[in-house]
Amino acid sequence: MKNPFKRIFLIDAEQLIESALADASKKAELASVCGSMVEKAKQKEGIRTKTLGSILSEQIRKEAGSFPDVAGLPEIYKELMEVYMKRGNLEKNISQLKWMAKKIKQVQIDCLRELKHARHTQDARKLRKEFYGRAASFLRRNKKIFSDSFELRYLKRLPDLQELPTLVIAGMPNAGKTSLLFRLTGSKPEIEPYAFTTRGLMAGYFEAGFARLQVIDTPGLLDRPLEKRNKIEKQAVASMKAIADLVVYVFDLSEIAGPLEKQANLFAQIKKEFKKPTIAVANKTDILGGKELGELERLTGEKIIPLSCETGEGMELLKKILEEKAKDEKISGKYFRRLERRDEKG
Ligand SMILES: Nc1nc2c(ncn2[C@@H]2O[C@H](COP(=O)(O)OP(=O)(O)O)[C@@H](O)[C@H]2O)c(=O)[nH]1
Ligand SMILES: [Mg+2]
Repeated sequence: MKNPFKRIFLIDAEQLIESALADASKKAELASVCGSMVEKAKQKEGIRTKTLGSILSEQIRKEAGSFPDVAGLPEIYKELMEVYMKRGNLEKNISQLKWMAKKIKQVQIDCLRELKHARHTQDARKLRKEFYGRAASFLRRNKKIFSDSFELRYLKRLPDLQELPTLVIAGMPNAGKTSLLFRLTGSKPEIEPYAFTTRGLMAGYFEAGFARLQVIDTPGLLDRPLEKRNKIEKQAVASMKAIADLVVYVFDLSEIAGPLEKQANLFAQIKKEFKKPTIAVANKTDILGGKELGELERLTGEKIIPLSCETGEGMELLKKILEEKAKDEKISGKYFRRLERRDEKG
């Protein structure tokens, strides 16, 4: 399913004003005008006014029309959107944008009418300048309308997701998250790197018995303590939380990824933050084994599945567990409900 936010068009008010002003001047310069000095000035100022007004209102209308219809949005994208903006707020924002476009057009029409009656070159200039000033200050006064929808910019970079029960992989860097995604989703997974945060997001698919699981690897996101994060990263974490039905946390027994205690701390944090069914696996059993596993189970108080993404040891057991989980109403039930909800709407 294509990301419905991929093509949203977002405006930065200052940039829009600047580029529209430049375009309007250029267009007037290139235009050939005729008649008396006053006539020429009126034509030039008219072109500048018309061009500025049209660019501003068209661009704003373009933004308003670029958002997907919220009511028809797949549930999974609706959940992701709500991390950044409430549904009702987007609808309000769209109508505010349309209102702005209309308002600018009105002011432009008024100015053009007055321009017709101008008797001196200076009057024409003054009227056009007034229009520039009014249009720019109107946009600046209402810049919150633009900055509100600008919050949705991260959604542009989401991958194409399916409405499937979704498993999110967490664990410290080099624990083996990406290796696990490859192992689970097969040799030819439908994987594409996505620029989500700084290092992208990967999605693959795994047949878990009757259910198909969407498996997501989140490089650079769920691999370090949550508290030191900026707002954007916090939102990215929240968006993963919104779509995760199940979490697999990858421990690295070899401690290349970090000391066991540190790994256990992150595990506890992720569990607390996500509040989703979580499966803990201890990767790299081909390097180290029993003693470290025991230590991890003591630190976390959990049963941990030994695993090697290198040799495949433990993979069958993990797949069995995932198949069992996929039968769980709490996990794939959400998926079935999503489909029902869509069916109801026809
Ligand atoms: N020996 C061994 N190496 C592994 C295993 N799983 C992953 N690796 C290696 O560990 C490194 C980091 O793995 P990667 O999947 O990229 O970790 P990520 O950063 O969590 O995505 C890579 O060089 C892998 O080849 C394993 O089970 N055994
Ligand atoms: Mg990785």
